[in-house]
Amino acid sequence: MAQNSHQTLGEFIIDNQEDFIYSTGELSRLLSSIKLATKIVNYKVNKAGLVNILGEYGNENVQGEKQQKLDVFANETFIETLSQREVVCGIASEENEDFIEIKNNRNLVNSKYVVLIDPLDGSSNIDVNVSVGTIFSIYRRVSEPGTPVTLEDFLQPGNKQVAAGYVVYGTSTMLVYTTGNGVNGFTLNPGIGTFYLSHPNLRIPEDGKIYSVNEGNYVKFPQGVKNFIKYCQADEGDRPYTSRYIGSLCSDFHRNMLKGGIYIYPSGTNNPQGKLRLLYECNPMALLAEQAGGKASDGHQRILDIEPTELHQRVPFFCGSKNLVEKAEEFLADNPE
Ligand code: P6P
Repeated sequence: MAQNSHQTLGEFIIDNQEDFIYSTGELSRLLSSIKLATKIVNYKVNKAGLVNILGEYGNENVQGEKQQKLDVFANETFIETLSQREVVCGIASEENEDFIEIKNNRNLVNSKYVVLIDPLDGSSNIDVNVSVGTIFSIYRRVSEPGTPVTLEDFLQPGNKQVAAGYVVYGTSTMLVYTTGNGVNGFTLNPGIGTFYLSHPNLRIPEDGKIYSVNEGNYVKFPQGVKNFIKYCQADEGDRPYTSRYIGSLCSDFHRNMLKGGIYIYPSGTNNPQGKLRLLYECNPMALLAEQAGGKASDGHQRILDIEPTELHQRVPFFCGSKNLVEKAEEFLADNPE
């Protein structure tokens, strides 16, 4: 298919995912709707300080977290744009307790894909002008076309994802995603509203010298995690490592993807299963990590092999450079809880 005259290389690559196994162009249309929503949210994020969109929306989401206005806007924007392309039959969002069924314009639930999304991750950073992100995960439905979408369509292990990605609304806005053949990063040119392929074939260095964890929870961590953190801090060999923690998974993950490092959100007495949600935070990031040569586990087992049981279930999360994740797993194995 020839590149349209108005398309940039980045647009052309996104819109023509030749590497997708059974793409009939529907996945390309789905990714295109994510691009559109990203541009709209990006505009609002960059204006957050200027218009009355800061502050709390006054409601709480299913996580019991106070919804920021931008959370609500981002959630509505992604749901609206995903619903319009007639390629998605269901959406599950961090911001909604239940999944949403999407009918096409003939009032049928015929579309092939379901999407799980954290529309605005790290939203507590909005009012302090720290970068936030979007995380998405895409599956083929397992229920029959034309029948109602079911919870089973969403409770699939991460190894069944057909695509996954994140957006960082940072110093520049980047869309990073995989369709199962490596990871590509696209940078938005806000002047003309197109994405350019700025980071082709991203790879996570096998080793890294950055660890990202909220050390304020140190006393609550399992002993193996405490021992790993002390290992990172020891004045031996190529250590101490650098501690970097932004409080926004997309930003911490993105930096570690580019420079090498490990992101950890472990279990702790205040969070028995950790804080991050398996389906729309850990699974998409785990697929990206593995596609880029990294690793992602709950400290013991591969994230992508976990069989989900609940839409908003949480798991401990260790993700990034392969050798750092494996070192953390060694410390956990030496100190079973
Ligand atoms: P804490 C944001 O709410 C988030 O889900 C991730 O983006 C971030 O890494 C983490 O939680 C921050 O959590 O408990 O360290 O503030």
